[in-house]
Amino acid sequence: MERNHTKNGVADVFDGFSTAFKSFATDAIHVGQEPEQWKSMAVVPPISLSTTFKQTGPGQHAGFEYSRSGNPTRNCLEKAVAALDGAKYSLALASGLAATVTITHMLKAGDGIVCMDDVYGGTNRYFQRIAAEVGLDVSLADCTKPEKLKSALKPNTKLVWIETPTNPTMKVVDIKACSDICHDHDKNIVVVVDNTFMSAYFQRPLALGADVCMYSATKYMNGHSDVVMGLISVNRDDLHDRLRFLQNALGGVPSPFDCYLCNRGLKTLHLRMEQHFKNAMAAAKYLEADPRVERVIFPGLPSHPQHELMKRQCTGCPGMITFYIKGNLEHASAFLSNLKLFAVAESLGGYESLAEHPAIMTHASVPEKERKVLGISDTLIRLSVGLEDEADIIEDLYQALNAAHPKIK
Ligand code: P1T
Repeated sequence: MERNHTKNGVADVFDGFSTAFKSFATDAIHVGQEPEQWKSMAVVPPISLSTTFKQTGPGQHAGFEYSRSGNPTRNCLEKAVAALDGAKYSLALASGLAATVTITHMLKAGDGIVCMDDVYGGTNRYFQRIAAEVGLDVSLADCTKPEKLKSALKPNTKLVWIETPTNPTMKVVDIKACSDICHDHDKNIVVVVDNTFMSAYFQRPLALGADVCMYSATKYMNGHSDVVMGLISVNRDDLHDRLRFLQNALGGVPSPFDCYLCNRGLKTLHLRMEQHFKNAMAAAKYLEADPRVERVIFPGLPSHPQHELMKRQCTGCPGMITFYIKGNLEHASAFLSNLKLFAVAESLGGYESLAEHPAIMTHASVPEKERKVLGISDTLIRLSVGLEDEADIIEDLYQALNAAHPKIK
């Protein structure tokens, strides 16, 4: 299906990318939201705050017993997310990290995890400082080179964790190639893709061979920077059964109110992502031409080393840009301190533009030696380009670069 914004053959940012997923917007708006499921016929799912549900006799209930094990508002959200991921099942957790912990609890001491070397700092910290401490065998591999992943797989490997594009250096991993390598090695290896940066609108890991798709829904999926949440989607019945058990048994569930908000956020996901891409493309092109900028990393630009893979694997690019400013930490700090429209803050994927310094902020928990190898240096800046007017976004970047580098024009 053609995107309706591709008008009269005029080149746009989506040219060359995979075709948008069929009926995505319709599913986002309708799946799991059927008014017929409520006696009131409410068109918008009610926020079901009750922690417990009346049983007509012991063990005789209408599908809900206790709100940790199942909640009507959470159900609506989980059904919608499953549809958007092209999945059979989806589960909502209290945060992205709660989703990561829940998935990892499928393993037992002695099992091996191979994790992409560049991932969100909190994921790195959890694997290396908590999972490894309780007896999981954690190793890191640069999965952008599938042969490196292949040689990292061991007889005890049970889980492979991929993030693409990676946070913060925007490396792109070939999900299909990596999933095939893992499953050829051992068909039971669970390949997880952290799809946070892409959202369900731009990438479907399960269709590319991954076993689990997870999100920090705190980012694009909710999209309004007012909910902390995680999501997990799967097709396999055995994985779903285990994860559903763990969701209840570990207990890291989100509140019904947060489920309501995230479910509402999904209704505009397609519109938001398209505009994020357009604004980010304009900002990335501007930065690439600015003499105060050393290098821009944006997978939507032909200068990105994996631009072709990105176009093949995804239906668009999110609003995430990283760039190296010329100079040193002082210049990076001056740039960030002088931004007016962008807020200097952790997180990403909301309607508002954010900027941050990964080495000091989101990735401070990554050991310094690893940061150096990955290129998370003092001059690396990460932008989450929001939905403001394009000209205002560019003007803000321009004036902050001027302030950081008054001598270079
Ligand atoms: O913050 P939480 O909802 O628990 O999600 C953790 C997480 C997982 N995966 C990715 C790719 C992430 O980016 C995050 C959280 N990231 C930030 C807070 C950040 O600013 O990068």
